Amino acid sequence: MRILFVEPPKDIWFVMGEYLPPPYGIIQLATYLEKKVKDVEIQILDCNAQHVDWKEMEKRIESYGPDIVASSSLATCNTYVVARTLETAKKVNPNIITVTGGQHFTALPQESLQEHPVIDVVVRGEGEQTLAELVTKAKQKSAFLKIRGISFRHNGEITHNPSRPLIENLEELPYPGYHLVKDDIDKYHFAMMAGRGARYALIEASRGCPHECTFCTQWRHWEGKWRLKSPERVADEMEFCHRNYGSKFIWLTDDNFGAGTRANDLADEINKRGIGEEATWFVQARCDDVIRNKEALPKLRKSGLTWVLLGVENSEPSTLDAFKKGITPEEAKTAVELLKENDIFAHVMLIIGGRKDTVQSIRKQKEFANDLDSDFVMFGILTPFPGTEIYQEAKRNGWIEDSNWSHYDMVHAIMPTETLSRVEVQEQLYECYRSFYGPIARKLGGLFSKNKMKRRIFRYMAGRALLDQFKSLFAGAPE
Ligand code: B12
Ligand code: SF4
Repeated sequence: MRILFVEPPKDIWFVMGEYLPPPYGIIQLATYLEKKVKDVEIQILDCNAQHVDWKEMEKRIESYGPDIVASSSLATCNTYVVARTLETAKKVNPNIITVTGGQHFTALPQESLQEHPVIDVVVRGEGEQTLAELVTKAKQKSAFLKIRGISFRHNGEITHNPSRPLIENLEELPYPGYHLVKDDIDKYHFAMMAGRGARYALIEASRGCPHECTFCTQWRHWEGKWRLKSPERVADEMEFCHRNYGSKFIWLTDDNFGAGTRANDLADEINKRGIGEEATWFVQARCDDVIRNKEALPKLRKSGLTWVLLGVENSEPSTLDAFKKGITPEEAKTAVELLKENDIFAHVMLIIGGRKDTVQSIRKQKEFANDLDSDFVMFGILTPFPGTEIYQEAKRNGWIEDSNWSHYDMVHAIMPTETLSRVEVQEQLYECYRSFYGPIARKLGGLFSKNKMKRRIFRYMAGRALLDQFKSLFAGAPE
């Protein structure tokens, strides 16, 4: 059985500057198959790393001759490129079984299979075990009815099999399968975060989150469970990537780094292995957890943690409540201060475009961003990603004005607020960036900062090009 995993040509998310990420999700699925299924031949085609366009993709599929083509969207905004990839496979050979999965397709299996007849199977939720079973039974289509966790067409009808229970122990999963993309390994980088030459790897230290924010896909996708690998295992994986693949910048994919003694123990484990001097790492965390972990921050910094993304989301307690975020603006302030005191780059994410947002409330967000004075702020527009509570509410109330999935990237306005049109929300996003990165004092402070990362970011953020890109999103758009 030959399986080709295709990472389709994807647009860069321009807010983060230049980067090329390894297609971690499909790498992990592929390496799981390699370990668990007999008689499989696997190849990964990373179109972004290899500059493969649609024509060339067709040729590559043809020359490999796969039985199965699998592709992953990562985010809703990549839905159409995944569908086009699977369409390309079907064009080469209609007998190829086409498979996808991930957050978007898991949330909308019925709609996706209806809309895209080129998709044969949607793997819902956790992918490893379901894909392995599918590959084993690929030759007997009648057996598909028994495979838990898939949606597919049976006798012309879309069928949704019962879900599959989650893997109990994440440490049963193999180590990151970067050997499958070894020819591209030196191309993966995140210029803005780590510099152009630093090799970039993703590592998964946990899955899911115990919180229930209304705008977030992750807790539902992972069924409200938060499963962790042990600090020893995570440090081992980091060391494995650093020693074998020269990874210099490691992004933990965790939705939520979390509370407990985990941060402290992980710092100890990494420091024991002595890789903190040679590689840096990044993680997303909640403000309350940063405060809870404040004693561990110095050793986390020593272990190479140089950058933390804080989900601050908003300055208004009522909006934070509506989002079910469970933090306060004061906690955000304290968390930013703690990170900065420990020389950890404090990156803040704020969301505008909530239903009650007005020009005045967004002005407060801008003031709050200035007041927080984090090293880096990213503003995003509230986006009704399928699978979230916000999506259900917006659909129910007819708020969604743009159903082009490629715009679901948190920089395009999808819904108006009670008082602002969609174009006005879009305009406000530009104003937020202009207000934070425009003032000359902040620009100079950033451009001449002692901190190398800050200098790099400000060169990009304060440049006209980025602000122009935000402006182009509403200039000329119909009201
Ligand atoms: C690292 C990361 C990035 C990196 C890129 C990584 C990459 N490989 O391309 C960067 C920073 C560039 C990025 C950008 C964006 N990201 Co991002 N990102 C992540 C993050 C943190 C980790 C992804 C990952 O590797 N996960 C680990 C893998 C193993 O999990 P997985 O992808 O879910 O796959 C499992 C299952 O879902 C399933 N599965 C998934 N696909 C498939 C396919 C098949 C065939 C099968 C069988 C199974 C299957 O099986 C896998 C194993 O069980 C996730 C959050 C998260 N923890 O997943 C957000 C996340 C995917 N990003 C998100 C978003 C919104 C974006 C952006 C739009 C911008 C933004 N605001 O952040 C852009 C989009 C850029 C683009 N055009 O592609 C959202 C997506 C929500 C949605 N439904 O759209 C997420 C979920 C974050 C969140 N909390 O909301 N991202
Ligand atoms: S936004 Fe963060 S804290 Fe909230 S549910 Fe998602 S991952 Fe958890």
